[in-house]
Amino acid sequence: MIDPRLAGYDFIGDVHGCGDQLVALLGAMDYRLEDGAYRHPERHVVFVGDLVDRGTTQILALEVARAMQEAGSATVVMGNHEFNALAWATRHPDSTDASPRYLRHRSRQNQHQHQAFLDQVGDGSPTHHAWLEWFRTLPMWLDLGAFRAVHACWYGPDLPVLATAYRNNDRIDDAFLLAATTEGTPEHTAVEHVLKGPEVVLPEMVGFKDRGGKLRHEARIRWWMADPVTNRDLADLPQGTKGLDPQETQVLEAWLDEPAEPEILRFGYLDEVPLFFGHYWFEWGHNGPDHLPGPFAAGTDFSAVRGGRLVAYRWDQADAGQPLRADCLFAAPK
Ligand SMILES: [Mn+2]
Repeated sequence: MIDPRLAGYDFIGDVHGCGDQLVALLGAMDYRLEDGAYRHPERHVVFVGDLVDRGTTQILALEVARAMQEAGSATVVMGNHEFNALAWATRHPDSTDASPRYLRHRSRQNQHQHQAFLDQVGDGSPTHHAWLEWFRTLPMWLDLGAFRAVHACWYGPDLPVLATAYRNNDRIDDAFLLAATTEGTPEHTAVEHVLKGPEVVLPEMVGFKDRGGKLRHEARIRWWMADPVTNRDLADLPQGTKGLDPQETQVLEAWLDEPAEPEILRFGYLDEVPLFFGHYWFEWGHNGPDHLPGPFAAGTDFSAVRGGRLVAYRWDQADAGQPLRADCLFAAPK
């Protein structure tokens, strides 16, 4: 339950190793460093996950968040990057010394995504292991009644599956990690949805190039849309996305105009309970966004690590039960 003595909660989006920006944001929100942790007399921080990877001050980001958690001034929710860090470092049961195998495939792309963290923490060092132990204790969702927080997508039927992760001393054990990294299991499906976000496969395997130039056959789902009707409303494709040839583009366009199937619509967030999430990049204009993704859903990731802003949604208890407002999003001045 929420703490009735607090004036409010500040939901901080994906930090991605920008510890210096985190310190600036906390300062701008009047959190003060006291006895080794940032604190505010009447507010509490909720991190929506993805503290690590990409940025240049990752250990600072982790230390700030953990000190706040231990001081009782923050709650930290797990992101897909913390989950991946665990899977990266955990040996598969079929692994042998001659041919080591890990729960997360050590492909060039996966390594590229994680290398900055490994460099900064010292790959395999005691510090590395200590942070992994801490990651195992992070909740994959937070439901305090008056609000909810999750890294990528709130999908109710998955939550009981995720709860089994913590059966062993409230920490995610290797058995869950193995199940969650094995395709076709309920654990894998639940982690994919909740930490990475549900996706829809495009018709007839139409392919398109994403911003990074990678060929994709799936689109992320904009599960926060208030009244989605067509696939166009729900498929999170960059404006003007084309197939690989004119015929594919025609198939894609026809599909986008079709009514969305229940398979996709089931992810829609219809509850009138404020939900704060990260993972999906939103764009910060001069004064922030002029509207939120949904009346009770606020995305807090504004690409701090890619030249955007580190942002918090500042939620007040006085606004409990009310729809969320874009003007509650706050970025530290640059
Ligand atoms: Mn993420």
